[in-house]
Amino acid sequence: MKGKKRKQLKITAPQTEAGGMAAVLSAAKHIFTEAGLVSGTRTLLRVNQFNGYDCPGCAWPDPDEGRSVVEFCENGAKAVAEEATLARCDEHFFARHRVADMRNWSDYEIGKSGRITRPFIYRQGTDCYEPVEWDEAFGLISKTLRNLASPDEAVFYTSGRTSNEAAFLYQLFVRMYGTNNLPDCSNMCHESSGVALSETVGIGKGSVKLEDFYCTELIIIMGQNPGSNHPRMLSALERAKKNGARIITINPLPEAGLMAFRHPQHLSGLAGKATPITDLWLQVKVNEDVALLKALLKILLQMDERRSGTVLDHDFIQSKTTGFDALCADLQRYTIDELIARTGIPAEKVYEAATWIAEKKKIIVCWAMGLTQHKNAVDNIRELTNLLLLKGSIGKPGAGTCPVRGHSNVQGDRTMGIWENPRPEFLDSLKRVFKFEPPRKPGYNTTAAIAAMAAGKVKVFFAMGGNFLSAAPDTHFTARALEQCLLTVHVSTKLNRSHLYTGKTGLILPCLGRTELDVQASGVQFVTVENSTGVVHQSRGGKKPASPYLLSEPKIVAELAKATLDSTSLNWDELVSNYDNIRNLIAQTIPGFDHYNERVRKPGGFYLPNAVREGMFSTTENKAHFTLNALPDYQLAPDEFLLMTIRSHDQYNTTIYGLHDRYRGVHNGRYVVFVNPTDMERLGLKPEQPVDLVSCYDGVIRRARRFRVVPYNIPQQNIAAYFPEANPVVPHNHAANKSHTPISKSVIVKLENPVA
Ligand SMILES: Nc1nc2c(c(=O)[nH]1)N[C@H]1C(S)=C(S)[C@@H](COP(=O)(O)OP(=O)(O)OC[C@H]3O[C@@H](n4cnc5c(=O)[nH]c(N)nc54)[C@H](O)[C@@H]3O)O[C@H]1N2
Ligand SMILES: Nc1nc2c(c(=O)[nH]1)N[C@H]1C(S)=C(S)[C@@H](COP(=O)(O)OP(=O)(O)OC[C@H]3O[C@@H](n4cnc5c(=O)[nH]c(N)nc54)[C@H](O)[C@@H]3O)O[C@H]1N2
Ligand SMILES: [Mo]
Repeated sequence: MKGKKRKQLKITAPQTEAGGMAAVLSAAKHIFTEAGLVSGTRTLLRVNQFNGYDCPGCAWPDPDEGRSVVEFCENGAKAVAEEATLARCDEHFFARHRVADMRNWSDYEIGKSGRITRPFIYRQGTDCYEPVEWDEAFGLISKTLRNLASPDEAVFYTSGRTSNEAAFLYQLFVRMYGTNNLPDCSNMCHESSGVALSETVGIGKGSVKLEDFYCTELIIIMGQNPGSNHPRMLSALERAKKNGARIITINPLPEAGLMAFRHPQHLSGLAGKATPITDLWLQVKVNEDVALLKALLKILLQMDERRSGTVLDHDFIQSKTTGFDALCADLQRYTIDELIARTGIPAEKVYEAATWIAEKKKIIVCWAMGLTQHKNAVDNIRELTNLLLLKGSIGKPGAGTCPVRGHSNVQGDRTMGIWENPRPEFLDSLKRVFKFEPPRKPGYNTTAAIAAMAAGKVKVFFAMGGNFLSAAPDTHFTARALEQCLLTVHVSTKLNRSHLYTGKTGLILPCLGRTELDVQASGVQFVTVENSTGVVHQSRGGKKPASPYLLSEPKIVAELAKATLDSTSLNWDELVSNYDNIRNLIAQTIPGFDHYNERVRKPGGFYLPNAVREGMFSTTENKAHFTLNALPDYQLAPDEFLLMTIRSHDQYNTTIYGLHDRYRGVHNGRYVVFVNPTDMERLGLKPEQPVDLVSCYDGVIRRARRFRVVPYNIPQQNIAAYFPEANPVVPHNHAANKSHTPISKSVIVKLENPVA
């Protein structure tokens, strides 16, 4: 692909529905081009089956029973194709390509280099990766770790594909080594949801099950684009609608998948009519969700007064919550008109939404990154919880919170202790079971880790999966921070940008992917994962590994622990010889996992306990909390915009599958910025004109170069560009209050003429 002439950017009209034949064809194209016909089909048939592997695409739950033959979606197929690719990133590849050259490749080009076949090492001054033996690699890591002045000089990042077994062993090793420096992708993702939900209802996870979608009356989808990022959710929404539910969508963009859906696995979806999904679309301005929610809360309170207390669930409020009076008093500070004016939504639509909410008793709110990646992200989620609490719409069938998770096991990793700020009870359990004193000082989260590396306080960066550099904010700053390290190590399946900006020494340790056969001393193993609704289930790969040198993630952790820790009571070899042994330890340590090995062998797995689901709130007073939330506070100059960095339909985070955002009508390119036509006219911008995105925080100018202007249906003074291309303008040191999540969905930028 390198050296091939790049096709010209093409802009077409955005689509108004998702799925259908185009989705089937696109899925087929990706899997057969990457993996070949026979292997591709075989691999796809095992996805999300009871005895198959968990789709690495997203964390949307599988039906508890009655799964179709192919429980996958277009973008799941692309995720599988990426892993099953026949391309190989081996010693011949690295002999041909210098690191400095590869830095000029796009993330798309880097990712298409293929599966990494063996461990590689980068030594400062060589500008290339060379093969290294596993033993030497482990020896080097352990020597560097043991020579640090303090264990806190090392950081251990995790991305959300890591299985429960690998994650548990990894955090155990890291804490035995002596630090809580365990940042993860969650810090950039749903951390704001975890913080807000823990505080208001007592558990940092969602409360609904898949079947709640089938008996709910109203679904509110905020800041989420399921058509591209959780396509299997569209089937659940389709079924919810058949059962009579209504759907309100709150989004600055008219996302195709939220407008209408053709089920690609049903004949009626391929031929006949598409199912309309959204009944009412509220085109909110970026980061004005709190204003919108407050307007809704106020209208509901007024209606309740007029209708003699029949709109809100006063029994629930009385018996299960605290803070209702304070909330009512606080809302007096605002007028409905001023709140609605901020949102940019026509008032009649807001009143219509309020009327629907008033009439319904069973409401689910779903949300994702559109709410979690702002300065006031935690407030967004606290405010939507206020809405659900007013309606008593939490902890009963057909109602509750649904933060739709990203990575397929990001929720499980947290449950396993991948957390820089673990609860004391969790550490107490580790102490009880493993007889060591775990570190108590909180560790670095993602943004703190970047700052600490930049300041020279962290000398070893170790990543269990992911692509830290491209995923993190402030790409150039983060690259410099990584380069400050003595040693950077990435456990990876495929080459990515993080491998190209190393410490003095850089290591790539290649591992098995989700779809591959994992054989250890006792035989074939399976791993387990937790989905968005708290179901823990098996994932069993079946494909021949991409190379005989690959190790599983648990095996890599075990080797690292053996090489690094002085003495532990654990027999790490025995643990990884049979993953049942790891699961037995998890069962002893973490509540809800008793009889783990037995229960996870049942088809479909088991639900973890979730008190909120049962209508119980494990906060200090055992009550849910209403909270008081301020409106976001910033002024935009006439030439400033709020930039949201979003995903196209053709990527998985930093893995770029292809260059088509079919639903939004963008083809052959990703350096585009979506701008409102009135703003374009006001500023004299022409379609496809090149501009730089420029942000300025605390006097520091950050620039992302050469984006093409695309006129789009987006609110005025809001713009959108793709993640990770726009990440250079996201400041690393401005993050959400309390959750520290980068402000990737509301960065203040200007559009400037490109500098050379
Ligand atoms: N195919 C595919 N699947 C994926 C991923 C992928 O990259 N590709 N990524 C996975 C991961 S890790 C995650 S976290 C999820 C991400 O899933 P999403 O959260 O759906 O992903 P984003 O593209 O970040 O989309 C955010 C949506 O929020 C809207 N939005 C932006 N700002 C605001 C705002 O201020 N208010 C409101 N109400 N809406 C706003 C945008 O218009 C967009 O529709 O998907 C997971 N699944
Ligand atoms: N501006 C902006 N930035 C964002 C976001 C945004 O919306 N806007 N979203 C944020 C979000 S929600 C997230 S979750 C993060 C994602 O951050 P990460 O999770 O760090 O990034 P990914 O792109 O998912 O990681 C891809 C890499 O994972 C490796 N990989 C794939 N499968 C496996 C496996 O099975 N094992 C191992 N060991 N490695 C594997 C491959 O080498 C691949 O290159 O990005 C965040 N960054
Ligand atoms: Mo995510």
